[in-house]
Amino acid sequence: MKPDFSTEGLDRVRSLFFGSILCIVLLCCSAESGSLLIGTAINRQVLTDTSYQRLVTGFSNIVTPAYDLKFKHIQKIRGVFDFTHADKVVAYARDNHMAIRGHTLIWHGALPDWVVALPVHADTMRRVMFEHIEGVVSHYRGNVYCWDVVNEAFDTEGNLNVKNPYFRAMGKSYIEYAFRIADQFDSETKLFYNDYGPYGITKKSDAVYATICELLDKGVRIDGIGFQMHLRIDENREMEKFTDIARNFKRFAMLGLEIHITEADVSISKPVTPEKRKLQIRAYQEMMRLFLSIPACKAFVTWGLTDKYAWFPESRKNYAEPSLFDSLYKPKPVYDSVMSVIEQFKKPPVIENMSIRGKQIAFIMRTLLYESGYAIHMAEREKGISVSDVVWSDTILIEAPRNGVYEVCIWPIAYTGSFLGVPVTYTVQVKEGN
Ligand code: 9MR
Repeated sequence: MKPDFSTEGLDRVRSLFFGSILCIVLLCCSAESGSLLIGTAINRQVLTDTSYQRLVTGFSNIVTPAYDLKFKHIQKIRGVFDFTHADKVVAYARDNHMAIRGHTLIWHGALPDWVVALPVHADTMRRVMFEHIEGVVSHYRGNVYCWDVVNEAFDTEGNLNVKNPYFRAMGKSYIEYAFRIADQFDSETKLFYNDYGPYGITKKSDAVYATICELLDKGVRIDGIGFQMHLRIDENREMEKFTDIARNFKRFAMLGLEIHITEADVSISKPVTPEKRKLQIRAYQEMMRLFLSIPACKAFVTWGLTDKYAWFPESRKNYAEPSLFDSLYKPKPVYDSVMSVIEQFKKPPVIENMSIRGKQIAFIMRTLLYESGYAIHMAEREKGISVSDVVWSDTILIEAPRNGVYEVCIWPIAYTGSFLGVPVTYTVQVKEGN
């Protein structure tokens, strides 16, 4: 079953709302519509394992080839571009109407031996980058949604990775060069910077942010940022602070960048216990909430869909069960929990409590989203009076101008002022002396 990711229903509710009681504050808000891009990274097995195929096409409207587009697979021998496998995976995605995240052009991982063996020499490396980006980007022009032009340039402390051969040869300038060449050979496809955590406001995200600002100021085209989000559950690890991550996402969004969650998974340290599975559910749900809260977030891609093909780097050899589906392709409870967040988001927000004192009305809302608030419109139809406000907390206090029966409409909004989800309406009688 392909989950319904469209937000068309929301447009309809919105126009009804506009037609009835809308006020000036809400008219200032812009509305987001369209479809969410949700999908997974895919392995080559997708070409042969039909059950896996069904699972992927049933779930995704965007996919990321997990390795076929990487340097070592495409240009194993210098100057000999072999797109055999990559083309098959891309064709599979296109035939099944799924967008493709092109991953990745310039990364210190998955390099062929000949690149690793090159002398540390700026001009040589520049040539190699030019040829590789030209070859790959031109070949797929018009066929991919975006490119992860540069992947994982920084370490967790925010230093440029000194083991990276591009950095060693060219210094930091390799990042700018990569984006400029990618743009030169494809001025249409979106260009992304993609990296791992920590994902809050940290030394690492500050360094990435500063670099992107610097490049944008120089006129380099960067359209988006990818946050990988490989999360882990184990006894000694604190849950990621999603409020902090949301603030980080927001500052990148405010640069005008599109945001993708590019490699979401939540691995559980062995032994896997019911307690840890619960924490995994929470982590996936928070990721989805985060994704739905920030209007610039356009794609949510998991790094694999079934535990059958889960891939663990060396540092995660002791982890298991990271995916939404088990190794028999059955949805796990974590899958249902993530989908329930999408469903909740399509429903009106929940009013936990309402109280009136005099002409003052207080609503306590159950807040589902990060960095969001509420637009409130309160109208007395018979007397033709109305009041509006916007609040950035889960407690709404609003005062009625006169006694009367008010229709109150409460709409979740993003920090941008865009509507998120659908409104709740509530009728309240204000009688001084309440
Ligand atoms: O999952 C990918 C694995 O199949 C490859 O062998 C490996 C090397 O190419 O890369 C893995 O994907 C990595 C991704 O490209 C970048 N972020 C970390 C991912 C692995 O956790």
